[in-house]
Amino acid sequence: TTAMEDPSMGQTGHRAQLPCPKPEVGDLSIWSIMRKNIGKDLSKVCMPVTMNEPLNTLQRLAEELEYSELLDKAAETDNPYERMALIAAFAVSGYSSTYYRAGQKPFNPLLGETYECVREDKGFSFIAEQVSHHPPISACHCKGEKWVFWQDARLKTKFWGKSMEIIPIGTVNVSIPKYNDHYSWSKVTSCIHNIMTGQRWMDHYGEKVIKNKDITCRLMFHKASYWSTRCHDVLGSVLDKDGKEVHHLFGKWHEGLWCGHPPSAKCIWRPGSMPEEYDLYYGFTRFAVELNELTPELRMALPPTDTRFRPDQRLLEEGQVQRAQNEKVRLEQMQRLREREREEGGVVYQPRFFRRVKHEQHHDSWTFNNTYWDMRKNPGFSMTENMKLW
Ligand code: PIF
Repeated sequence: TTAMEDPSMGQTGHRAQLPCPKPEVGDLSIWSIMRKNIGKDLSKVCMPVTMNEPLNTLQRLAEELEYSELLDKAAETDNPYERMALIAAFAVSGYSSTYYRAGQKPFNPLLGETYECVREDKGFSFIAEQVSHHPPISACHCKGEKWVFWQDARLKTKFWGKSMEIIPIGTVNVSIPKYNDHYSWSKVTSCIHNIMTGQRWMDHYGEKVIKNKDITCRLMFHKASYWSTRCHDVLGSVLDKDGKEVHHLFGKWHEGLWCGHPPSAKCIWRPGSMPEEYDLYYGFTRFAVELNELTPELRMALPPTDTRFRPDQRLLEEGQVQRAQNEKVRLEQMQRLREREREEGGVVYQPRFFRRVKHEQHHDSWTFNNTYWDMRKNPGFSMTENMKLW
């Protein structure tokens, strides 16, 4: 069948549905896991595959680019305050996908695992790599036609019994060469409520400060509470160099962002519609559904370390839970052996596509070494030496 006739194909030319709904398996085991590991660093605990969704943290970073058209628009907006408002909308838009998504966690990538996402329709090329295992750190770099986006993501978790807080460490960056802009910000705290029982849901709160030269944007994410109607509210201001408000921003991270004051405010971003039966399919957005798709062309071009080849994640996507679990255990064991071999040989692990930059004042950061796309073209990853992760 052609893409036009096949109902599983979407209008973007990418798949419109996962191959299989989320398997019906209880996650009672979460109780015993949490109880056994109270006070421990959860990133050092092996979680059962049933707690996962069929995407990993590298793909989650690519997901933040779902509304990359905001960056395209910013890159064509001469007014620097309006540009900042669009960047702010972009920085809010990345949270909208979490609204229906609190049930599962992403796969933890293996050290050296990579993920590329080339979207000709959106005009960007994204590449991410897991650059550290303990602590888990994912680095990414994405080139649009008129902008560059990069970040390294690492998190601290705090388990409170009924809820879990995720405190991100690291900086998100966007540059727009045409205006000599460099925007940077840190992420707010996220919280998964009802970890053990009931309906899980996610909240995001705290202040996000976006800086570019002498223009600042302050965005306040309100913490949800039973007695407040300000659930998921985001309020913000674009400030000039003297701290005077030039634009007022308001909205909700799952509904949209407006610039100005009601009733004359202008909507600058609104999330897309959810696919049919999203509740049966991990709560994925249309964009999320597309991320782990493996086409014959990609199969030829990708390095074997790409997430799309990771067998346990693929098996989970196909609903084969027990086989996925067995594979997860096997891959983790292989990873431990590689680590032990490095230790015995006195080898210090070096990521393949990112370079560590040491900082005196804050956490190390990771920058793209620019080799991925050249290697992909020439000689091609079938001709290079690649890590065998599975
Ligand atoms: C394994 O990862 P898991 C552990 O790291 C384990 O220590 C390691 O063995 P080793 C294995 O090789 C790993 O595969 C644990 C942890 C990983 C993340 C970050 O996949 C995502 O088994 C954060 O999981 C989730 O998970 C954000 O960290 C949620 O993947 C939106 O921290 C967690 C638990 C988070 C629980 C979220 C609950 C949501 C319902 O011997 O090498 O050490």
